[in-house]
Amino acid sequence: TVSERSFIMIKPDGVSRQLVGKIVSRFEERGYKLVAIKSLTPSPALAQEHYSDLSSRPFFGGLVKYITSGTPVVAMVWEGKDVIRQGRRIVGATNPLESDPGSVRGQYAVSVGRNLIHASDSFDAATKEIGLWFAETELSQYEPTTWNWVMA
Ligand code: DAT
Ligand code: MG
Repeated sequence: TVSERSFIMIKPDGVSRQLVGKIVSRFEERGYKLVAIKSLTPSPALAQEHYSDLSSRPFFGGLVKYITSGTPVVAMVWEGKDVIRQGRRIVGATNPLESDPGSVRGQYAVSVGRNLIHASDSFDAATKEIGLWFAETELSQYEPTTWNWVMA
């Protein structure tokens, strides 16, 4: 539905490599609505909860260390038609070596451990992640001027 929302996060390598604007532009230009955005260095507890499904994997410790390195992440909520599935397509496959070259990871990354960006992979994940990273009061309600043309 049009009101579907996804949690998208530019990871520390994306911020450090100054790719924030290029990544945000992909979602804006597609016509999605920016509902929330903030820059922060997540606590280990937040990173661990965000990736709790992966806690038994051998790379979990390194993943949490990367996300909490001290270089900030940019956490966002985007809204619009099919944004969860389309967000995954914009981001590309987990391993950048398998990502479509037109995707963010396929254009800018080569390492699975430095793959630049996160996107929710389901409605349930998006609900969990938006609630984890944002308070309800941080989620804006407004209509972009493009909305009715794009989302018709
Ligand atoms: P995605 O980020 O595409 O949703 P995921 O949820 O399976 O992928 O894993 C979360 C992150 O964990 C992923 O973006 C990078 C890291 N990761 C996944 N598999 C990995 C692996 N085999 N080695 C190192 N890091 C990995
Ligand atoms: Mg995932």
